[in-house]
Order: sequence, then C-alpha cells, then structure tokens
Amino acid sequence: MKDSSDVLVTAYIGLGSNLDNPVAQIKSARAAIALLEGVSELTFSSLYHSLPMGPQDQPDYINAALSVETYLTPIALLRSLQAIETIQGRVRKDERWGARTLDLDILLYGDEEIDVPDLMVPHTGISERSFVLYPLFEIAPQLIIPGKGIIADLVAKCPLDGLKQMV
Ligand code: ROI
Repeated sequence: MKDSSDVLVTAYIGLGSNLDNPVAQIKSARAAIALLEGVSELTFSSLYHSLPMGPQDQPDYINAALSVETYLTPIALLRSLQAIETIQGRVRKDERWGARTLDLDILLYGDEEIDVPDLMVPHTGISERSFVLYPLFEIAPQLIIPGKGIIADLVAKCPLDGLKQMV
C-alpha cells in the first residue's frame, strides 16, 4: 500500500499527556512530528491544562493541537504518530481511559470522513471534549468540521470543564 500521495493535505493532530513530565512530552512530540518525512508543521496551539476525562484517579493532562501539511495517507500518518507514541514510552494497557505518557490523535484529515477499524476521522468526541475543541479552535477558528458543523458554534456549546490555557 502506498504511504504517500501527490496531494498535499492539511491535517489536525491532538496531543495529550499526563505522565512523565507532560509539558516535555508534548514539546518532544511536536519536534518529532516536524521531523517526519512528508509532514511539515503549520501552526501549534498554546498548551492547555485539563482535568482528566475518564477515571479521576490519574494526574491532570496537558493538551494541545497542531496543524500540518502532509503527503502521507491517513493510515501512514497514523502509523507514524503511533511510532512516536511508542518511542516516548507509551505502553498500551487494557484499562480504558487510563493515564498515558503521550496520545497523538488525527483530529481531521482535510475534509475527509474516515471510518476504518483503526481510525475514525473526525476524531470521536472532537465536538464535545473541551481539551480537543478549544486548542483546535485557537489554531483554526474558521474550521468547518465534516459532519459536525462550524467550529465556533461547537465551541459556544462546549463547557470548559476546567480547561485552562497556559501562558
Ligand atoms: N482527559 C484529558 N483531560 N485530556 C486528554 O487528552 C485525555 N485523553 C484521554 C482520556 C483518558 C479519555 N482522558 C483525557 O484519552
């Protein structure tokens, strides 16, 4: 299967971490993504401090969003992001919604809607999770999310849930 195509696509990636120095994890992931072949960074959001969604007996999270231009196919981009997660010490456990050193999610890939076993785009929860939606809104305030609508409308309906933009 081909890993890349001739078309340049704008993709949005969500970053999250709540273990092993989350701020450093996010910064290091940003650098690793910028080094991927066929990927160049467009815009990186502020870092955000967020309360854990899911089990509460885990540390708070740092979240951010990033836009890139890429020649990689969605699956090739996903595999590259998973490799970065693994390099940064992510261990996939059975526990649902547990703590993690690094989570890299493809939030959007152009205007595509993708639903294959490993990948759902737009990302599940993109319109309801403040820690995904607000960083995305910061870097792409005009965005239209396929199947969900205008990002500004989604933000207006999404409570902050303790989300704080870091300075
Ligand atoms: N909660 C917050 N605040 N931020 C995340 O990135 C995050 N990621 C997850 C779960 C466990 C659902 N909770 C989260 O995967």
